[in-house]
Amino acid sequence: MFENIKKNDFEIHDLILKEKERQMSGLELIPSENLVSKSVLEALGSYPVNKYAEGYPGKRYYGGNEFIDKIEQLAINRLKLLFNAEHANVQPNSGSPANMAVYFALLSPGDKALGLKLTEGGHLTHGHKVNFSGKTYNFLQYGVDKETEMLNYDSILEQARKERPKLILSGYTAYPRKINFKKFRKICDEVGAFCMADISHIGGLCATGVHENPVPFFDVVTTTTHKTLRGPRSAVIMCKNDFAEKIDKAVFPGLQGGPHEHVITAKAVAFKEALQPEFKNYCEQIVSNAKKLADSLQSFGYRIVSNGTDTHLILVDVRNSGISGIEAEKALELAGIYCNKNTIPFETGSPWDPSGIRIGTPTLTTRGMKESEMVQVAEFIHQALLNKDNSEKLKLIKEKVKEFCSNYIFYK
Ligand code: DSN
Repeated sequence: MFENIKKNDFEIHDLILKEKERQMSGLELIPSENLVSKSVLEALGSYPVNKYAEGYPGKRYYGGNEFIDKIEQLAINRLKLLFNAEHANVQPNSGSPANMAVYFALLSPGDKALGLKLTEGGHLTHGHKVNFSGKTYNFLQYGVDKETEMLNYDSILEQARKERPKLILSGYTAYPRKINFKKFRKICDEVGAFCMADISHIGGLCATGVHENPVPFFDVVTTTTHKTLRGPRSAVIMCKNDFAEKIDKAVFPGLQGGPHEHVITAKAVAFKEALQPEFKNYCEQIVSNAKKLADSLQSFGYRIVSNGTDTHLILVDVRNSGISGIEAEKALELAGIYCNKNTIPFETGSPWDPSGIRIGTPTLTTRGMKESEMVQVAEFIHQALLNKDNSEKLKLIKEKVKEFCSNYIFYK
């Protein structure tokens, strides 16, 4: 596959192969990552990369888009079918510009909006003060319930009634539980707010009905395409027809220039894969694996935030076991296990040195692992955390992890 790079750029060739080896010999537990199919990889490295196509299918500002129009239209049609969407825009380059385009379309600077706090599972672009979203708009934040560490819809309604935001955002990056999107719709209707979801993490689960799909009854939904949806690194926006023109104009010319048509090609390929019946089985297995992994970690004494998971994602409060999130991430990395340190609800540390780690099962499930393998994965995690200060032991665990992973090589 890489014969030309090998001939012409040995340094990059070497690093690409090392990265592939790292992906195959370690346990990738970062819940926002996945492994794309060879078809998606091929599409990403294909000829549409050469084309400028500012505009939309049928109305471009450059000539020569006969086939690019067909590719982009296929991506749009497949995405609409996948999520039962009225309108789809497949041009956003990633999640942050997708969210930015929605705010551009629906809000004016200074408008009030409501999103979940970053430290309780929200995203930077959901109104955090260091991000454009928090700097441009008057983003207020809701939190999770202290007792259950889950969303409390009554208190969100109460806050919405009091603040009257113009937009309410649901969908998160570190929330392990199901989201009741119908309740969000009701809250938005009651206070007259735009109803938006960012389903980046659970996109694949929503597309297959493994999690409730908000697209048919929300005003606007964004999602990245590379997490549970298992496509290329990118994003899309879906909305009701009423908002279509505003959203399209906000993406182009409002925010972006030439769309990345090779990535749109890869998105089209991934959407076709996600429309196959086996993709639903895959998403169900992701959740079963996550539940098993959470149970197994609990049996070793780890505190799982909200006492479990309904999705692909698990938040582990490691400080409760005498470790910090940063130490846990580092020890696990030395053992060939990849996760990210993460804040937990009512965090007493900081995002750089938080109390938790965030793990998930999309990648391991793509590699064919099932519940029984999750028991072994939990054992590896536990051993690595127990030996966090013993680099020799961590090296030995890394060897064992590699041997275990050799049974699940996805890219031969
Ligand atoms: N950075 C992504 C994640 O890891 O959840 C969200 O954008």
